[in-house]
Amino acid sequence: MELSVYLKRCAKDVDAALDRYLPKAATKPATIHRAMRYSLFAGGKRMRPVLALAAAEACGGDFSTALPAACAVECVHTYSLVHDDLPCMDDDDLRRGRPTSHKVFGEGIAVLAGDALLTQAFEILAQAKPVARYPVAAMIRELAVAAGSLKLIAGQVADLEGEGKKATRTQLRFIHECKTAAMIEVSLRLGAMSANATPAKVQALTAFGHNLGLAFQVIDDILDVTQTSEKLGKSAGKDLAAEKTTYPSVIGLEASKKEARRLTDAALAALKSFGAKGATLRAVADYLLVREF
Ligand code: GRG
Repeated sequence: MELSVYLKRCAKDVDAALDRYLPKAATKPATIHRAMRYSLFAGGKRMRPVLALAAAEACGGDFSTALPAACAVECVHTYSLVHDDLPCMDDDDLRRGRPTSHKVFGEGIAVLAGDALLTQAFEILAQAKPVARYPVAAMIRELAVAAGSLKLIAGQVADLEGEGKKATRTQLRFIHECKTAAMIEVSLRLGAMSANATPAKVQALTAFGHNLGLAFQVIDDILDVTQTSEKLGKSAGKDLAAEKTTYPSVIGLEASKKEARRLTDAALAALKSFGAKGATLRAVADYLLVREF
């Protein structure tokens, strides 16, 4: 199947499942449910769910058993974007082509919508089908660790504390590993676990996700300086304006492109043992390298 068709199919299935999992917009208190849905159905690329679903298929599983994991990672990701956009964090007005949550609903509801999406993620994942190798509790723990104070939050703390200071390449890599790669890794791991994958397969997908996640953030940094806000659906040029340390600011644009290629190649190498079954994941990695938003 052509990748564009596959991506659309994943997004359609994930959106339909998220619609079933989330309280309806009119459910009281309606403001919070409207706010949760506003950010979740704003047209994100759904890359983390795609990776979860493709990992499940690469390990012999199917979409239906991987959907709770795919929806859960998207809920955590969307929460992190809602909170990251708040005035006390990155202070942004535009996300996924729309005004940010706090611009529409106010800061209080935006904080609560993020909290509710994070909590919703675990409620959804708790409904995953148990498989022989991985109890649901193990999957829940995976997501909790990736979203917790040692990974996603640690990345945000390092980012906040680094504002206005020049970060070293090691510090920059730490931020990328925690803030971006951890959620990409866990998306792949949960997809594989939902398919009862062998520990060796889960390990290979972890290495794939680590390198792909780092490449994803290097590309995100490149797009911030090469694309428009309209194309990105979020404010372009923010890193430069905030004097953030990014790959382009440390090693330059051309070297950053080479680094993204190198990391993508390392990701692809980790898929060797999957043979033909890794074709979709390989296609996704190639696509992410040339994406324009
Ligand atoms: C816990 C408050 C808090 C923040 C966590 C994830 C995060 C830190 C902040 C979000 C901003 C940011 C630059 C994150 C890095 C990961 C990244 C590139 C996110 C954007 O992901 P895409 O491009 O977005 O997949 P869509 O909208 O397509 O889902």
